[in-house]
Amino acid sequence: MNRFILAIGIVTASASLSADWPMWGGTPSRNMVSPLTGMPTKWDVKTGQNVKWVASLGSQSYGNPVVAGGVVLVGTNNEAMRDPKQGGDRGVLMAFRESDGEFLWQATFEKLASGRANDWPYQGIASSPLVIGDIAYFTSNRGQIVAADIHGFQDGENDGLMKDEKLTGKNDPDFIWIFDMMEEVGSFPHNLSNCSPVPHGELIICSTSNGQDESHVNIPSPKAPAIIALNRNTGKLVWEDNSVEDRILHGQWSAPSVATIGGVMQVVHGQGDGWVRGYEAETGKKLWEFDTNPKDSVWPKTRNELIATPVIVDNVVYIQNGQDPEHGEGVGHAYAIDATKRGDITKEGLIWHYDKIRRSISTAAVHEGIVYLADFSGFLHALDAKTGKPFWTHDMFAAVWASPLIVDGKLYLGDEDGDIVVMQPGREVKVISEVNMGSSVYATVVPANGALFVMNRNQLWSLAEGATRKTN
Ligand SMILES: [Ca+2]
Ligand SMILES: [Ca+2]
Repeated sequence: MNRFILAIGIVTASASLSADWPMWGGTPSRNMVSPLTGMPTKWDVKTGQNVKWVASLGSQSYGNPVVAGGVVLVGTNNEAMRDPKQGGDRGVLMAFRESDGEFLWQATFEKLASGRANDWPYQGIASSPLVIGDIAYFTSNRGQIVAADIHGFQDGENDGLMKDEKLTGKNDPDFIWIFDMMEEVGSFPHNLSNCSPVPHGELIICSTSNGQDESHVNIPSPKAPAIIALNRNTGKLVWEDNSVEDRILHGQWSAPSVATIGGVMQVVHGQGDGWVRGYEAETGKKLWEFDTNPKDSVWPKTRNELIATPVIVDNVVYIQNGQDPEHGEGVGHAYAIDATKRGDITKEGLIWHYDKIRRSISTAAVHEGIVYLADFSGFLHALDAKTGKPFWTHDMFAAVWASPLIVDGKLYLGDEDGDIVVMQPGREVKVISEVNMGSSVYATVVPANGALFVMNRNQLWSLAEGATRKTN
């Protein structure tokens, strides 16, 4: 009997572990596909049908939800002002209880004195945290990589290397360590630091967001790295790379990915000169680089930067380029890259190039031999993963910032009009349902433990089949 219970316990523990969504993309390879089942395909935010709970956020929310250890973390701004003593415009990381949406704690960060060049007003925290065990790693609007206890001070303990927090109330953040990229590696983030960290062993790896100043001509810190690796226990710098140097087109807002490619654990990162680069994850040794822009393209009309996250599936890197949403629509390019090659692999590593996509800031979902890519002009493209040949496109009729997410055999994608479309993945277009969320859905829908987590500009929902909570 005891052995039976123990066995059930182990199964439950491992199942619940894998059912979390502890980082951007769910796993280090960042493929927006989840094996979970039992997700709702329709819900109603007015009647509360299939709505488990809803929580209020600031007025703009770009830090995509992650779910781990019973806690949901999101990045937003301070317009919800949960603590009047921490007033004004700030970046805010909020933590909610996964089961009922109760607000647990928040970390707020004042805006940088240098202003919009480095820290754009009201953009909040735009990093999707990485959770390992009880610790969340994220990037603040002040250009810091922050490690914080997901239980804050509610566990009655001040954890980590940092013990001198001034605010230690039950809704305050318990920091483990803070690494200031502007001080430590001299980065000059353009408009906002936003990196969503990726793990490898004891390392966490992040973009620095180093970029131009407000003139859009000068690069104040051409010697600062584009990518860094920190020891996650100590917060100390382990390796860095600056292959971009002074060729940054604008900013650097693409998050790195990690996977084994050709037998080598690699970090893959889209950088500010429009090149994707692969590194040995352990050492930061550069292995390959690939230019995502045609050689005759010209910034900003036809040459693009990289905001999408590279997705790694079966030794292949899928990436598309684009520009800051403020730059509007334009031509884009999507690629499948053979990342087992070395050196400048722009020619040798090219598996396919798809030039019918528009500028994109979305990350791919690769599922059963089909790559799903969304672009900023509002088209969802379904391509053959092997050849890049399109099966179909679907017009969302609104700009798309989010990434398609495939879970439970369905594809979910939100748009600027606030619609989330639910589709049947496959070789033919099939829309199952469409639900409006009341304001723009810039975030990617994420699944965890039997629920979907959806964010519009100022609210976070947990959606589950059969839930009937009324919304307020
Ligand atoms: Ca604690
Ligand atoms: Ca602490």
